[in-house]
Amino acid sequence: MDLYFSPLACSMATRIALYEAGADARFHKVDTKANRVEDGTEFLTINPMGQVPVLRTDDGELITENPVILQYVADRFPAAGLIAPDGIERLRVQSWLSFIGSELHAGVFRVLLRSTAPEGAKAFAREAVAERFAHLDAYLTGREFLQGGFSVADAYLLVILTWAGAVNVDLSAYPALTAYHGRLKARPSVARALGEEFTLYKAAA
Ligand SMILES: N[C@@H](CCC(=O)N[C@@H](CS)C(=O)NCC(=O)O)C(=O)O
Repeated sequence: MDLYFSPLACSMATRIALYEAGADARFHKVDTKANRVEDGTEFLTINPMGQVPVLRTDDGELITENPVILQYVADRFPAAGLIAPDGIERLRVQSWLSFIGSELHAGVFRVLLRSTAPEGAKAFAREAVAERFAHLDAYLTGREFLQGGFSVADAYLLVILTWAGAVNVDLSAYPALTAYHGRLKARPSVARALGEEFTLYKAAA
């Protein structure tokens, strides 16, 4: 299996899931500004949207969209327990993947991270992040993870919390979310992924 990724992008959630599963995978760094894979391949031939993550399965199928890729990895390695096989527990992880992908990633952090976003859009996104982090903070009070044990939804939320620091969203206003972030960073899969991707990010800067 092959993962097309950019350092510290949302694709890091899949790296974490692969490490959790102990899966064998090849990682291909993509420069999404130049639309080029590190081996010189034109990235738009792999994903015409020019976005990471993309996963190539062992059968050669290309899969896009982070929540779908994460579910594919979780289902491919069921022993890792990254999503329930069915039932309400699976639906709840899917709800969180959808919430993180739309309400946090696309709706808020894409705007805050993009230097060309208009100031009005950024002000709106800052109001939205306060409301959504307050929701998460209340939900996580007394809970260890988003649903049951560590799941692919936690891997995705970890990436969002990593971005929060880069755009001056102060997590200390949310004690349960801060404690949750600390628990995630202490996991070996997360510490390894963060260490590797920070190094790659700095090397490219
Ligand atoms: N809907 C896509 C969004 C992916 C996305 O936003 N990827 C970002 C990195 S976190 C990216 O590749 N940005 C480069 C670009 O849009 O040109 C998904 O869920 O996979």
